[in-house]
Amino acid sequence: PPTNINQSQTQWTKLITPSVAQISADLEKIARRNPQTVVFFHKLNANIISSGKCEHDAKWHIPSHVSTPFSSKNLAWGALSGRKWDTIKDSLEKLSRNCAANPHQKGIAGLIKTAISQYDTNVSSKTDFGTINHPEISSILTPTIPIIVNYALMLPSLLAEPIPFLRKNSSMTIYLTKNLVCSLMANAFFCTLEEKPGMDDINFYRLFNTTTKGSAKVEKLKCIITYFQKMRVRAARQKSGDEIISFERRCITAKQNWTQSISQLVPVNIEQNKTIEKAVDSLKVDFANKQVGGGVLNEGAVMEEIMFATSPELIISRLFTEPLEDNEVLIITGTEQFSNYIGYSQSFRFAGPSAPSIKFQKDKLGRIMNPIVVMDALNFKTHEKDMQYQQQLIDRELHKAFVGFMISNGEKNIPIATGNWGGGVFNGDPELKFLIQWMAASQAGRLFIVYHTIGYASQAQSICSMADFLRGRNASVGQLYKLVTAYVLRKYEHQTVFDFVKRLLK
Ligand code: AR6
Repeated sequence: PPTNINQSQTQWTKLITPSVAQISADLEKIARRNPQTVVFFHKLNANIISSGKCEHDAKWHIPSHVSTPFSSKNLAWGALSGRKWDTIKDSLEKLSRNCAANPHQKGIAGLIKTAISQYDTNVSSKTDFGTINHPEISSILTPTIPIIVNYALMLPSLLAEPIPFLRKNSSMTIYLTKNLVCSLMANAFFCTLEEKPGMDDINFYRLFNTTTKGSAKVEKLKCIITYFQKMRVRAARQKSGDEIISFERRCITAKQNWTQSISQLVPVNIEQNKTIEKAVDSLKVDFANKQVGGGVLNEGAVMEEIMFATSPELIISRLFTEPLEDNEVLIITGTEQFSNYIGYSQSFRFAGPSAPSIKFQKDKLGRIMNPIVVMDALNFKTHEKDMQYQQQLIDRELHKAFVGFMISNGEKNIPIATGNWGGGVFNGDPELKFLIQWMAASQAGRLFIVYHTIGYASQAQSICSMADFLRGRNASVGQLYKLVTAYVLRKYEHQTVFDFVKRLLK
């Protein structure tokens, strides 16, 4: 892959491997077989890249596609004039040369501010670059800037066509190469991307802004800088970066008949010591916000934000994924963890680069088999907690989890790796949420579910006892559903959902 921004497109064409042509053919076959699902792929082919240039202009500022920053329709305004991408390129190249010449210089925050203000005259109103001024950031960032600039300016040679939005109420999959994802992330870092109103931010302004709430932003920045460094090291070692990452928005409107379900409850394994990220050969649940990534580019540092910061390729989904509706999830396959961490929330800390992901197999599209399902639970305020036992809200959670857990055509039946989904910031009752996810996984026909209780021994014990109790009685999903939805009527008797279900069955 081109590791130098000056390499021409012709050189890039020559570097295309036969396997990429094969992957492209495989994806086209998928598109033909699944006419319901629009399959979109950025072909790594110079002809298409050059003919695609007019696409970037034609689809500039239309609601269905992300506006490409290097489109010739992207014009600089105000005192500046001409194509904005030309200004971006000049400004970032100058920044890169400056940092390369003096990688230990002080004042990187000022240099980045000057660079961005060449193409965003409003930058001062959006951020003060306070987190970049942190000594632990500035010392690692200055020598990394040429790498990030390099990736950012590669974008025109990697992005064949504008990226469509994964819009509400639609099922659609986007396939991007890892190099393209890295290039988009580098553009997000330098705040060059066009943000659609109504979507969460993707440019890094807020992450760069001074924080008064502890060190999470600084620790997340360390994770992201590590990601760029590791991508560069791989490129230098001839690892191609042509591997695919897929982003599947799945929307299912047809509802299950839970009362009538005769599906048997599947086995439950308890994992007390490992976090969900450490699971292999499983579908990992991200305890998400409906705006994917939640507060990853701001103050947040709980499950989802930590997962996104340590696997930054996930962050780019924010560029094109509209907020999730009740009947939708996003499944991301092919990302990797680049950083280790310790702690949680205010104690969250970057703990060095992580080892390569050799434990994951690749599929024939070259995707690292590390699927993650981004699914948002309902968010209950403290005073609203009692509402969660209402049947219609239980149905919402069941359907959301079922859409996430169902096995689509040709997909392998792997276990679900989950835990207290919706049971932290969102105030859900962990017992109820366990039963909901268990029913959804059983209805979806998963082989088993692995429940990560991360150190809560008493929770592990009570889930084991509940699973033994119900499976010992051959309970079906429908039976459990009826018991759970009856709980709302008796919730003031001071018994937990587990106690209630057991007592009623006994
Ligand atoms: N592995 C297993 N279990 C975990 C892990 C992990 N890595 N991390 C946390 N837990 P929470 P929510 C457990 O609060 O309630 C974000 O801002 C731990 O017991 O992250 O669904 C999103 O963007 C924790 O209390 O998920 C949303 O805005 C519980 O899982 C919002 O939080 C819930 O973790 C979602 O909140």
